[in-house]
Amino acid sequence: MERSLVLIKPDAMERGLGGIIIGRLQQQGLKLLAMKMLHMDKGLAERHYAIHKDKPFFNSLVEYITSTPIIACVFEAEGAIDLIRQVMGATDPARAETGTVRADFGLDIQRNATHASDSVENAHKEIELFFTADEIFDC
Ligand code: 3AN
Repeated sequence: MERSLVLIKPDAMERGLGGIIIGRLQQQGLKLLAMKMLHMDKGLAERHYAIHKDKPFFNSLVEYITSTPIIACVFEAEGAIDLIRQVMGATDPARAETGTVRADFGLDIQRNATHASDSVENAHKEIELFFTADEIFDC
């Protein structure tokens, strides 16, 4: 079974879209194992986006993700990483396939509604940043 970290980003939080996005994932058969609302601080944001630290948009990304509270979730399914990325659509909402979360709700490449882990290895690291083992309900 694969697990993935999903974040409902500030633009989606501000528009009250957390429930509908989490619902879409559950409707695809993904099992919700953990969920919390939190306001990421700069340190957590920099750790979460560490792979992008040399990108020109890094500071803007950290400022954006720390701008409002967000929802962090852990989902599980066979092939969860790919399945969730299919439900979310391409990073840039302008390129996201019809019917995907980012096509329906994303505003631009930064304000693209959600984050989802892009590999099993990164999912493992990201989940550990946001959740302790006893906050994950494997039932
Ligand atoms: P994904 O979140 O789909 O895995 P990545 O890993 O390529 O996408 O990018 C991480 C995050 O960085 C994206 N979610 C997006 O919000 C932001 N991002 C990517 N490219 C840009 C860009 N050119 N300008 C601003 N933000 C960007």
